[in-house]
Amino acid sequence: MTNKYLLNIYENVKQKDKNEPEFLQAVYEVLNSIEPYVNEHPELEKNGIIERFVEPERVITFRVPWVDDNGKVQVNRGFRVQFNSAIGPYKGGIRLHPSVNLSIMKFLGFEQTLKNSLTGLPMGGGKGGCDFDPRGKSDLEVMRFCQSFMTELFRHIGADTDVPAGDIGTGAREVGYMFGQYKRLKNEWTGVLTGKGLSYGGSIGRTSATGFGLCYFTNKMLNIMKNTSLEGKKVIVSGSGNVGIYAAIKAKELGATVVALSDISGYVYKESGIDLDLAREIKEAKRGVLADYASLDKECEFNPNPKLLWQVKCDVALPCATQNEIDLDDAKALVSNGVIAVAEGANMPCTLDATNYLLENKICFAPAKAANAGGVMVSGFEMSQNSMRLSWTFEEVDQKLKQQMENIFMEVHECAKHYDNMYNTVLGANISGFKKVAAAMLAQGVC
Ligand code: NDP
Ligand code: 2IT
Repeated sequence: MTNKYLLNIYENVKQKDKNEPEFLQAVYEVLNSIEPYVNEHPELEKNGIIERFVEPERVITFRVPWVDDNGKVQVNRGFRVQFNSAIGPYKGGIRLHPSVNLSIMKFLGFEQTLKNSLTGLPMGGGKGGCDFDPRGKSDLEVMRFCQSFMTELFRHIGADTDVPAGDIGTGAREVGYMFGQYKRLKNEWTGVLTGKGLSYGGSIGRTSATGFGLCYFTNKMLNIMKNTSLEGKKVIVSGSGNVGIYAAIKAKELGATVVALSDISGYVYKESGIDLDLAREIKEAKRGVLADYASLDKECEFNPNPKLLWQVKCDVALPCATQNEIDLDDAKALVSNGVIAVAEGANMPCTLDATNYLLENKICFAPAKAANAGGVMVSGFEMSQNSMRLSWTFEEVDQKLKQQMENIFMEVHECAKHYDNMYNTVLGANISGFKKVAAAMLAQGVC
């Protein structure tokens, strides 16, 4: 990065937000890659667009008290970062995980702004969460927590203001409890959350959307950049939650063999392909761990260190667990084992070093904000269906998802080629997402 305007902004963010490493990482990556676009557009500096773009419009933090099954009062810290509303109401998930802090919330909200722009739908960027760990809690504890969380959050959100959804630790159960509490407090039924159950306004196809969309994007990328597809490829997937499980299922449907899958307990490896029905049953229905899978599938190998997944030889790697799960050494191991594509299902799963190494080695790289946009895209469809009081069929949703994921790939690809080279999809995604947000901000004046 040599542009003085961008360098000054980055230095300023570094000073102000020095205790927010994930946020700084995301900001650096974006500012660095939008440089050629900023060089061409002096009006961005004149109008202070980037200064505003890196500053969330609003950050809310709040106390979340709840009572556990032993009658003891517990207190967690809740967040909602309303990052940017230039192109639509704030939109983004709620993460429930002990690691949640302001830095993680801000990086996710910042990335979400660009991702939502890439979907082509009118949604701004936001993210929320809490340092609450749903794992090991009873259903009643999760319900009491969700009700308390929503008792504060409800005053800040709304179908035309801010529409939360799922993320790590927040699935259909949590969305249901939060929706019930919102409805009770506001005395109104609106599509204020997405990822709802099908019996109360959810969109069919939302649960599988992020993972399926990731594979549609990856298939198109392999097709255009390498004249091949997922068919016959060996795939490894990290994380076997909402994104990972459905990415694995779609990869298999498209002809790949998913040879390894991880969760926090370790990873399972099976040359002939993981039994995904069994893995899904254990992870989704029973809320179990992959160590349980290993005890039921005698043909698989189990390694209790999930990080060693990246040493497994594969053609395509789909990191779908969490941020910074692939570091430089992992990227080197993937490349030396002959990987041809890395597609990010999780948000920012590759460190900056790892990303740069993959790009330098001309690996087909699908950056998160483009490749995992399918989830929020179908959330956008859910908002439309709720407003119209209609519900579409799975075929309609899936067809729109596939088409639009392929469109996003083409937009990113053309932009990468225009400003640099076709492998620089990071630049392609960042500039494509940014220019729409910047245009809307310019049009709306200083706000
Ligand atoms: P889930 O909570 O459903 O699943 C997360 C999975 O990752 C779990 O299987 C968890 O293991 C595993 N995991 C967590 N940390 C590690 C680790 N260090 N090594 C290996 N596995 C790990 O979350 P989601 O699937 O919803 O989210 C995953 C990622 O995708 C996040 O980055 C999220 O922001 C992103 N994302 C999610 C979208 C969505 O629609 N849900 C949309 C776009 C992006 P265990 O099961 O043992 O806890
Ligand atoms: O990171 C993400 O895009 C999500 N967690 C989904 C957000 C949404 O609003 O569906």
